[in-house]
Amino acid sequence: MTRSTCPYCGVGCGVLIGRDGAGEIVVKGDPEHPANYGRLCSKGTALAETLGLEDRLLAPQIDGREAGWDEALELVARRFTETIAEHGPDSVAFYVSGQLLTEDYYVANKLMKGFIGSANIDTNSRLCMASSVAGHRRAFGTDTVPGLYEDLELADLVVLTGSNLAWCHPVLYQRLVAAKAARPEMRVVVIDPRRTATCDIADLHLAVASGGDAAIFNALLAEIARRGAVDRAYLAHVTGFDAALAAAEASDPAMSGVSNAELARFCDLWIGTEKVVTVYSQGINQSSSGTDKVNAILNCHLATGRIGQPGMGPFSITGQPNAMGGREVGGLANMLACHMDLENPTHRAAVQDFWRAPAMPEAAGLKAVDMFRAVGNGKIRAIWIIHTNPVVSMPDADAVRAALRGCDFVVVSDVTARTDTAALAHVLLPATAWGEKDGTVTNSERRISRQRRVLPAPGGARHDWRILAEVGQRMGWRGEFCWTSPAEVFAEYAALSGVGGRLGVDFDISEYSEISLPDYAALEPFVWPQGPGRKGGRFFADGQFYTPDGKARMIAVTPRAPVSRISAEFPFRLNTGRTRDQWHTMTRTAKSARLNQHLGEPYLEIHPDDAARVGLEAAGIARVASADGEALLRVYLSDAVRPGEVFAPMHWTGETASAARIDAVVSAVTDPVSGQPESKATAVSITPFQARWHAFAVAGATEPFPKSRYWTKVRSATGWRMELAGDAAPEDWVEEARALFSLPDAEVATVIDAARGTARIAFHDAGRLLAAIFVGPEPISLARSHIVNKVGGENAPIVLAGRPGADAPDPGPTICACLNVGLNQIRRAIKSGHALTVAALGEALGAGTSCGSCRPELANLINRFSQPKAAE
Ligand SMILES: Nc1nc2c(c(=O)[nH]1)N[C@H]1C(S)=C(S)[C@@H](COP(=O)(O)OP(=O)(O)OC[C@H]3O[C@@H](n4cnc5c(=O)[nH]c(N)nc54)[C@H](O)[C@@H]3O)O[C@H]1N2
Ligand SMILES: Nc1nc2c(c(=O)[nH]1)N[C@H]1C(S)=C(S)[C@@H](COP(=O)(O)OP(=O)(O)OC[C@H]3O[C@@H](n4cnc5c(=O)[nH]c(N)nc54)[C@H](O)[C@@H]3O)O[C@H]1N2
Ligand code: SF4
Ligand SMILES: [Mo]
Repeated sequence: MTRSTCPYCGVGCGVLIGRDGAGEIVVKGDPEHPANYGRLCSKGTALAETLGLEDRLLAPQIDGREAGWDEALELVARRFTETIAEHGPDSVAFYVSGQLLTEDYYVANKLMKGFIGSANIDTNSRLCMASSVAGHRRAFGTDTVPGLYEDLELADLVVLTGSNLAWCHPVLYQRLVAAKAARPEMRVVVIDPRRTATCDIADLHLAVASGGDAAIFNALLAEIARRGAVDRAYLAHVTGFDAALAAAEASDPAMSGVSNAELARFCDLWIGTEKVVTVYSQGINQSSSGTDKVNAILNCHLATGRIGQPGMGPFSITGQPNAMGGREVGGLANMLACHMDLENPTHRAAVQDFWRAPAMPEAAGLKAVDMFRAVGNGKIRAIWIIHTNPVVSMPDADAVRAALRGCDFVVVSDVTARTDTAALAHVLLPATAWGEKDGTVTNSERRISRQRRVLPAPGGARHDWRILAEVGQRMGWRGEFCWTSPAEVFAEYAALSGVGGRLGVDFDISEYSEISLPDYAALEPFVWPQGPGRKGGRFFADGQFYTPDGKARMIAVTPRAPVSRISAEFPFRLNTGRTRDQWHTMTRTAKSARLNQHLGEPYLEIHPDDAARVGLEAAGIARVASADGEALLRVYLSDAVRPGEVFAPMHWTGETASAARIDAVVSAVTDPVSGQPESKATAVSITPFQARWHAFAVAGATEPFPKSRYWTKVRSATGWRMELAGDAAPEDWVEEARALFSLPDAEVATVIDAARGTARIAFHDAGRLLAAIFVGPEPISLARSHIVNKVGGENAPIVLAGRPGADAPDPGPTICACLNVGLNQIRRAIKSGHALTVAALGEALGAGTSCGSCRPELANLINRFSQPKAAE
């Protein structure tokens, strides 16, 4: 078994990759990795299902035709060189990703900042961690997370704000659940406008008004002072207390949207519990006041001295596997490598000297939103996008698409050509994927772990660091970009961190400056720093900070509402985020049929009262629109969202749905300090999409390409499954379906009722089911998993019944993705009265016994179905 690290979230779980008896790749949790001790979530568990080569990009492409590497690299180097010569270094840009390995990132940053001589390299971490970075730097003088994961287990109170930990950091959540089970006196508070799966373990849920977090933490700070809970001794290491307190006392708690009684309860818990960890994520960062929200949290920990000690501290958790590594290596447009500061002349000179760099920019480059605006207005004429899909994930995504369409030269490095961004590339470069490459990543607790390769590079795919280095060489810097392995890149990076360490920077891993190939191969996970001065551990308990005077800074925060204003035209607030089993733009997780079963369609979560008000029916289709764009989403009625607020997942793309790229609707409003977009608070209108017909369809291996106004499409265990709807019904459903499935000659069985507008059509090959579609005037309510499972089976026409026979009950929508247990099975088990705990459900059905990601949902279902009066 090879030890590696999961390529998804910032928990950074260790995995063991090997082969089973049949030679198939298997991926298991690494029992020895300190992030997860063997646990994995549903996404980690399904990794082996996502390694197939279908959809992979295997050769470079130039303007859509296959090309050789020499030609492609030469073209990229030449076009960048010419553009720089003609329009200056700031006319080019790199837009990279927190999923790049540290070694890839280091090379990209060195090429842009040291050699091209522009700071126009920014990363999708701008959409993700920028407000935390800015908040940390304002308070600590450095972007450093003080604590360790075990602090969540050692704490007596864990506050989760703007974090759906159960779905987005599931293994850390499982560690928290286990800690709480072992010490039931432990308390958990969740601050989130929605009642998420994470609320399952909450002793208190504060349904904060969108953007209201600073009002909550200001109220807390004022109360800390009022009750004499300030740590006066620690305050000797802190400046800005008086101003921060005055601002806190002046701020209006009502802006939080939380009642005074709930606020008081929160303050009682927080102030009365010494060991408190405040975990925060995108509900804090992705806000036009994100940096202030971060500082409002940090203020409370600084005022009480509860920082950097076991079980105490603020804890920003990172999203992407190497979001933290990217911050360390200087991926953001305002940072240099190794936590050094671009705008600090001493740091700049040190890095320039170390790199022997010809040209270093003196000012920060363009941050993501401004970068794409500059592409749009022609200031940036050549852009290289690596390991990210901005046409889907950037706010005002239609404008990003238009900007790239109009750009002179767009290079995209990806593992697949099938992304909305890759579709716009002049040059498309095939990168090796997870499992095919070597490097390091840093997780949320500053732990650096190896990703290791177990598979050969398929076709012509090359490593991202190598592609970048080869372009650097072709641009004329042969000696500076001539590494032969990621180990050499890592060693150079570690040596540079020693330069920073000698200048007093905290990020120092210079122990590894001379690392050999075998030592890199065997590198064990470790927490930085690892330099001469200091090894591992927590930061800031000693009151030593990285500001000019060595003291921490409390910041005066005045809470602000989201920028996008609610109006008669746009009366709802759109919140966006993640679902449990998909990763971002779905290019990898959607390869797993198992993962596609959980929430396998884009949806709009809306309060039933709001839905009634705008005329939306359960399972109908909603049109969500802002001033910038629109989306069509399935209606999901739920009282887990506040009235007036709606939620939609961020995952769906032009590849997987006709009109569900939610970032087309999200406005490009940013935080003035961090430049991070407000992805969770756009004012929108919601109206029903008047569908004339709805349909559900399944197909075998041949991929269908629907053309209806509304469609969504994912892989199933037997091929493909689709949801469709349209505003104009076709004349002939059989012909329409033949075209959809590319089955011009297949045998067909039909049940068509033109008067009622229903059609059930099955195509088969001597009885073996090839594809089927179920059409009706209303949203289709059929046992989908039953129909999916019939594809490829005999006696095709029986599928037209649309439901299982009495002998084969329908399992219902999948809840437990690992063991394939459906809602109906779970409901039956609960109603039988024999499975009234999560553990008992596990024994009865296996549900929740593998990765455990579904346990919060199981607990909810038990609550719901075990109460005799509960509505279903
Ligand atoms: N399954 C899955 N896991 C992932 C990812 C994935 O794509 N899929 N992506 C990874 C990445 S890159 C990231 S950054 C993390 C993100 O992890 P999270 O930040 O936990 O995820 P989100 O769903 O974006 O948002 C978290 C919550 O913020 C809430 N929220 C919205 N507005 C506010 C507000 O004003 N205040 C507060 N307090 N809360 C608010 C939302 O309702 C939502 O429940 O997840 C990582 N893990
Ligand atoms: N509305 C809204 N928008 C959001 C968010 C939100 O909460 N709401 N969250 C934001 C956040 S926090 C994040 S992190 C972003 C994420 O958004 P993106 O970074 O755009 O999403 P991914 O799907 O992870 O994109 C990664 C791309 O890299 C490709 N890839 C995979 N492996 C490799 C590799 O080894 N090399 C290369 N070169 N390419 C590879 C994948 O195929 C995919 O196209 O989205 C942001 N956008
Ligand atoms: S929690 Fe899940 S997605 Fe995150 S690193 Fe662990 S296995 Fe991967
Ligand atoms: Mo992220």
